[in-house]
Amino acid sequence: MIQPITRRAMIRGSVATAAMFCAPLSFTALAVEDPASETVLPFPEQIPTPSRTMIQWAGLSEWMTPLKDFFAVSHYGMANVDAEKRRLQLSGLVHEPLRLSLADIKARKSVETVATLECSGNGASTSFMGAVGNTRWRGVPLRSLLREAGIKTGGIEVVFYGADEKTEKIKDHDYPQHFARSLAVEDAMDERILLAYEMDGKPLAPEHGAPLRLIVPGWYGIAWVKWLTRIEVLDRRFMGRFMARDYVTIRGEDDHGEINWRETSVTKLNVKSIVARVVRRANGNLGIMAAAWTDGTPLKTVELKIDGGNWTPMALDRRQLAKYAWSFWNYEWRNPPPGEHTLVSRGIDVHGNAQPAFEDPAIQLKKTYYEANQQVPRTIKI
Ligand SMILES: Nc1nc2c(c(=O)[nH]1)N[C@H]1C(S)=C(S)[C@@H](COP(=O)(O)O)O[C@H]1N2
Ligand SMILES: [Mo]
Repeated sequence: MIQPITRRAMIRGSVATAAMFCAPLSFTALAVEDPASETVLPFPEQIPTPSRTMIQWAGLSEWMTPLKDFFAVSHYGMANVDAEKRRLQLSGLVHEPLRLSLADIKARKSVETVATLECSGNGASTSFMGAVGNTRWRGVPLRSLLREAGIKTGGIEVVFYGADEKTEKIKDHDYPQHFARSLAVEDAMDERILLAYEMDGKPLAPEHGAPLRLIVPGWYGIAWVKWLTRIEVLDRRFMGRFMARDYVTIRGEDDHGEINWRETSVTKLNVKSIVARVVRRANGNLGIMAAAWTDGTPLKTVELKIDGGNWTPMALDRRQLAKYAWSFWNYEWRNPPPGEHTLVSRGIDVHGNAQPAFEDPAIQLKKTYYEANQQVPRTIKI
């Protein structure tokens, strides 16, 4: 069972939690600061978006993102799904097509998992920097339903359709479309994928896909189809807008001076970190906190660079509690000199994937908008 973790609970310490893939862990918070004696420094690089709900990094303190700070993205507007009448269809290349009410789904064995949801556009502009959040999701493993239906020989792709629809222009003609994304059968059979009906212990809110949405831990938000109404197994690749025309990445690879271009669909999360909350303590020290996340590959380290100095490892806060959840890292800068300083962090996973700098080829040769996982330098003034 997973309990909600509030900052207060963390300071009290010893909150036990467990996620699908983690043995139960208990932890005690690090230093217990008197919040009154510390000042939070502003984050001028993040343009505030009062009209849009998002994480404001300067104030980040909750490992579990409160719903009121959780971003929402919808391309075709909000769908209005009647949870009483609507049935989830599982059809296509299956032996036993399924037609399930929400009650049927809720009657099945559910699991709860903590996972970080990030929009792949997050970080692509200064006004879209907080489109990420971490919370717990409850639902039924997709795999159990796919097994129940039984995928027929030749089925290679599982398509997930939302109730939201619009017309899409293709070569000057308009065509009706539902929002849809797909997963290869092999990916879809991963036990971590859920058909979720609860977020943070409450029924899914309409803007987050009520009554049912897909949870694909370790993948960008575009794969987490909301207002899910239909699942279809195909014998061919699905090529809808959000799979093949939009939410694509064009990246060049330098082969001895010759650039090879590659266009791929946005899929798994890239290693990312950001210096979030920075506080000046009563004793003059700076408490620097960074958040970091990956596609589920464990982080080897998160490093901090101050004013162009050396990369220095930060300390893992014990809030690293679940494989697909973000983790918080700390660094105590003792006696920082007055003036302006630059702080930048980078995450490195155990496979050696390092978060690139803005100037690195990984970012400079990425010609499209999504997957902007470059390091985020942050200026502070003391
Ligand atoms: N049906 C449907 N599902 C969708 C979308 C959408 O427009 N329609 N947007 C996707 C995108 S781009 C993201 S980032 C996530 C955002 O999930 P949230 O709104 O719960 O934060 O939902 C995904 N699922
Ligand atoms: Mo997104």
